[in-house]
Amino acid sequence: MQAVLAAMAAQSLLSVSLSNYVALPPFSNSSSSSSLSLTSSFHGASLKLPRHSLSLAASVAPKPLAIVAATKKAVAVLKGTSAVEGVVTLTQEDDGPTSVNVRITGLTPGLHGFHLHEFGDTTNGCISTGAHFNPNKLTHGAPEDEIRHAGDLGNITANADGVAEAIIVDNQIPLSGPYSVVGRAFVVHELEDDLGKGGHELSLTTGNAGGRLACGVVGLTPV
Ligand SMILES: [Cu+2]
Ligand SMILES: [Zn+2]
Repeated sequence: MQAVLAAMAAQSLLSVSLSNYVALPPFSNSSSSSSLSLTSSFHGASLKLPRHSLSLAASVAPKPLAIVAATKKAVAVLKGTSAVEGVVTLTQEDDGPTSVNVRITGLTPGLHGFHLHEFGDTTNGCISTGAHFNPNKLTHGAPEDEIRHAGDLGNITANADGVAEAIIVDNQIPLSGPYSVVGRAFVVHELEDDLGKGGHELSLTTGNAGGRLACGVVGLTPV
């Protein structure tokens, strides 16, 4: 208890003295000499006591309110220079996986690479969306691989009418937080994504999925 009181006393002494120092003009011509004088005055005590008083302050400080929306929803409208177009809807409950509901028309029948690219920028068409969203700096892979880009969602398959419908559930494309994909873009490709296993020089970066047929920026939408 005495140590705590001493710490608090030292802290108030320190803060009073600090404000005095800050108010004093003599060192204002050089910020480095000013800060030197601040620390050197309290050298012995300030190394340990402020740390103690800091943890005291942290334990009594009110915790920030955690406001968590139960459901988040987003949508991307995909367009390009051809007849390919579509709508992709994303929903996420709390911090759970994101469900991606895909419907794209105008495709050639078969497999088409489908990714989340880094940027929500279409100023120069789908090229401006950049590379696959890859916050962990890994190589290209399949959605089920441990080594993959976060944006690697594999392939979607168009039927004989050129319509691809899919529901993709993925853990690496959340709608909030540091890895949020809101503001990034979906891209559907001309060719099949080889999922990093094709042996082509582009396999480990793009899956050699060819041109970008259509793209759309992910934006929030009402739940
Ligand atoms: Cu892509
Ligand atoms: Zn990739």
